[in-house]
Amino acid sequence: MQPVISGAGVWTPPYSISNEELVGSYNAYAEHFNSTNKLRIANGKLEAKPLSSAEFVEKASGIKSRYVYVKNGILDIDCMCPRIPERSDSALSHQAEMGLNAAQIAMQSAHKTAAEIDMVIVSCAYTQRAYPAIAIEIQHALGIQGFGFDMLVACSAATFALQRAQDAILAGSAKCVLLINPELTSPQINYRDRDSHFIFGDVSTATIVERESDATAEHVFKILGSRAVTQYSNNIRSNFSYVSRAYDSDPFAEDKLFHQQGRKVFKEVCPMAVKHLSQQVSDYNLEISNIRRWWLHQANLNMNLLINKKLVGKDLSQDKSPTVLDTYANTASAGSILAFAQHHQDLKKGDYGVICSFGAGYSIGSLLLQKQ
Ligand code: CO8
Repeated sequence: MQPVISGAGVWTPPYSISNEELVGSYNAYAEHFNSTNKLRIANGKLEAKPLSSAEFVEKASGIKSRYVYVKNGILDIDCMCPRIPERSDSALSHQAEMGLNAAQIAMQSAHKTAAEIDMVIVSCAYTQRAYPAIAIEIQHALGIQGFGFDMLVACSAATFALQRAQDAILAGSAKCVLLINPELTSPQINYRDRDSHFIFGDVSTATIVERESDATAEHVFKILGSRAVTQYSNNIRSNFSYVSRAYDSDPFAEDKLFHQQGRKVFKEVCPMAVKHLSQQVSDYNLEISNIRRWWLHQANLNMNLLINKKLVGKDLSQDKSPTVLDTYANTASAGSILAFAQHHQDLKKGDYGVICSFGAGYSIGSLLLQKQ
């Protein structure tokens, strides 16, 4: 059974925050911190908070703004966290709502009804609870029979889940898989950290993977092959955990939020991604030049420019390697799916494309596609 991607959907949250707004809030916080702690800073007992800059953010990352699920609280220097109203157990959870919104768009684009889907995977960097699975909640909300589960692989959650769906179709354990990436990253961002406060945004993406023989959509892509690799690194880390309750430490301390050695990640992950992608393409006896479009992970524009240059030997255009970083920022595992969802309809029959993610773990996942 040949697996295909036959639908994709993106749900964009209603609120956007520009670099200027975000940096304005961070700098107000840093100045307040520095003036409140003037004496201790002067005595060398405390380090002054450095200021951020909107120009730096755009130059270092390609990000101009980001969407957030809830804006209230993020820019308030006494809070610096989204104030998301808690819902009762009987209400649809926030992440399920985000996921459902993207799922419905993907199902529509694949011409699929709930009755035709038999497997649901929610895969993202964080789920808002351990159980019941968000995937099962969405399955229930849509009235899907069969089974669902959540899986976490940080920035590679979506590509690793697509590989699971490919395997399930090949093995015959599913006929039609709904994959959802509700990336609610904002509660994990340390908006008080100058080096990372600008990196992430919220979004939800979804895809449909089914058997080629069942696909009726306008834009159908054969999954020719997939590759996944992991290599342990502490350079991107969050210690947020259910075990926090048992520790004798602050459950909301800085180490419980996203933190990274950004420069090291940049230097180590780029060559890994280049090697991985070269292999992915040569495994199918193709040349890099045969690839019509690269839907790369959206963490940093300079990273993607470097990877493109090493792969192809020259800078690639937006047409060859589209970026969505300017308006969405890094949306964890949803980034490459977002690029795919917004930039695939112009491909012609027989064109090849590659979806690739890279991030925490480290983890790299890729899929070689061919337009039907
Ligand atoms: N404003 C002004 N100056 C700044 C700022 C700022 N905001 N931040 C740093 N600087 C300064 C630094 O202090 C440094 O100054 P100096 O040269 O005097 O020491 C200078 O600017 C340059 O700093 P860097 O070398 O750190 O800057 P880079 O050019 O490397 O850019 C980046 C920093 C943008 C972080 C870049 O290194 C990067 O993007 N690296 C790749 C990171 C990456 O891809 N990480 C993956 C994370 S995503 C992931 O895996 C999923 C995790 C799960 C999701 C999490 C959800 C919350």
